[in-house]
Amino acid sequence: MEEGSRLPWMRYGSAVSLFVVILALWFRSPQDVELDYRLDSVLSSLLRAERKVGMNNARPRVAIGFGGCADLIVDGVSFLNKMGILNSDQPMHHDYLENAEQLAQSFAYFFAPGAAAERFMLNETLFSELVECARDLPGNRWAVGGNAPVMAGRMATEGCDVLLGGSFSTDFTDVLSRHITVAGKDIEEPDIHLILEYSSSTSWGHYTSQRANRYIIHSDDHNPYLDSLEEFAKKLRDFRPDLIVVGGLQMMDNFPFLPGEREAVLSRLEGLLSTSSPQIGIHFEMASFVDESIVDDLLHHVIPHADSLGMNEQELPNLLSLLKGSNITVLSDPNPRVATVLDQMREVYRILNQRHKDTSSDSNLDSAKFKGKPLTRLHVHTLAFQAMIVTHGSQWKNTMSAIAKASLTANRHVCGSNDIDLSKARLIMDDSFSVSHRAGSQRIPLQETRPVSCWDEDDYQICVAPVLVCTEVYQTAGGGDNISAAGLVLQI
Ligand SMILES: *[C@@H]1O[C@H](CO)[C@@H](O)[C@H](O)[C@H]1NC(C)=O
Ligand SMILES: *[C@@H]1O[C@H](CO)[C@@H](O)[C@H](O)[C@H]1NC(C)=O
Ligand SMILES: CC(=O)N[C@H]1CO[C@H](CO)[C@@H](O)[C@@H]1O
Repeated sequence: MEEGSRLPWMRYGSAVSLFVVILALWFRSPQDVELDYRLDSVLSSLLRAERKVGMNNARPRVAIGFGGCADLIVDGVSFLNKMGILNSDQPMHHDYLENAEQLAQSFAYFFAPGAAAERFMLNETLFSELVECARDLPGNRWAVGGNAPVMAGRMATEGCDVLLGGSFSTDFTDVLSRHITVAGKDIEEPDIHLILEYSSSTSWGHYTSQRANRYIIHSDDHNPYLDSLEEFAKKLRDFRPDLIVVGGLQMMDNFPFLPGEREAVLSRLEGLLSTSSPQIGIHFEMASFVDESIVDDLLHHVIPHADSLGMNEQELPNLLSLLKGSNITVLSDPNPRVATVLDQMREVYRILNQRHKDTSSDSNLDSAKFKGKPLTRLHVHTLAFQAMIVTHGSQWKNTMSAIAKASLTANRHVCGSNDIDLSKARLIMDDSFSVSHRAGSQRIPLQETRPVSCWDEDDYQICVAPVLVCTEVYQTAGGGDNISAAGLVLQI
């Protein structure tokens, strides 16, 4: 708000708040005061950046696939205790879960560092037992879940008209925003995902979590087949989207498909993406993948058609190591430095665009299906900050406002409130950051009054924004989807 437009009563209000502030200062140490001032200044500057642009389109039209589920959210440790699942002395990574012991080992593996994870439960008997137990656990909550519905919900809230590809039950469809049109089959029972949430410094046996996060267990029947794909494709033409968003493909990870089934599904998806008009942006939201063969399929069938990618600090190093021909990285630093993330982003950007150039110049491949598009936008969300690469002259607008919005959404989502309460927020990004680990790289100070830093390199712009990290966690699951969707909305 401009100074000049303040209403008279606000001056009176300011005088009162000044008095309150002075009173508060009386009781507080100088360090606290300094810190409060910084947080307050970062918040008002982010809000200003967020408001700077309205949406360019009256109501942007976004088509989002695929799938969805009912999330059953519980306190992870209370849940495991109630199930009688004891903390394991052997934290161990499993690609999928078959019994309670593997669940204990796998949970232990991710819980201590506080890293996000989701795993397929092959044992249906055990999965039903887990769901029954979670249903009866005091304090549990149900929510609309899955990448696609969460992103759809956020975009509808932000003023978009959405076509959502997924097969849902009627109860599920009833709770969706009226700005969301569903394309898919009607099903009786939605897939259920069990979300085991935990806060920072929670104990489970002799483990203590380093940061808040969640461990997700799923055992879907519908989602892995992308069974809404056909309906979605049919409605897509008339819907005339400005943007297509693809997410939820991790439900295929480690799912017991019959031979050839998965490739067939992904090929159909590729057909849809490659035949959409080149002017329509395509965003792909990564997720937690552990099966190398599916990531390999994604690298061939999906990622080459995306103009934009979104992912978190675990998914970035994983994608990069696969692009470089190495193994999956199951667990990475949950609190990486800015320089580390930016270096990984530059490399992903460079490798994917090099691949695109190589295939485009290959005269043996002349159909659009195999050529794909260059990558022009890469958004990485971490606990401490947001980072984005956007190609100069590409279709993506308002990067600075978009990243400010993404950053604010991180706090809003995790704290579960649209109004940001600074008593529940903390800056954990350093006072300054290096733009790269390369020797002689520039350091950028974090300026409270201009917290979003943007600069140019090669053929792109990089922007970094600090997150006001929420310290009283309401929910971490779905955070990445809310954040990614919020960032995209201002860029269409
Ligand atoms: C599946 O879970 C049930 C119930 O916990 C258990 O009795 C059974 O041994 C598990 N099956 C396998 C193959 O581990
Ligand atoms: C990749 O995984 C395989 C099989 O687990 C292992 O033998 C190999 O040493 C790993 N390679 C790297 C580069 O870590
Ligand atoms: C805090 C917040 O905005 N979280 C939202 C994330 O998206 C889901 C689905 O739209 C909403 O229900 C949450 O409220």
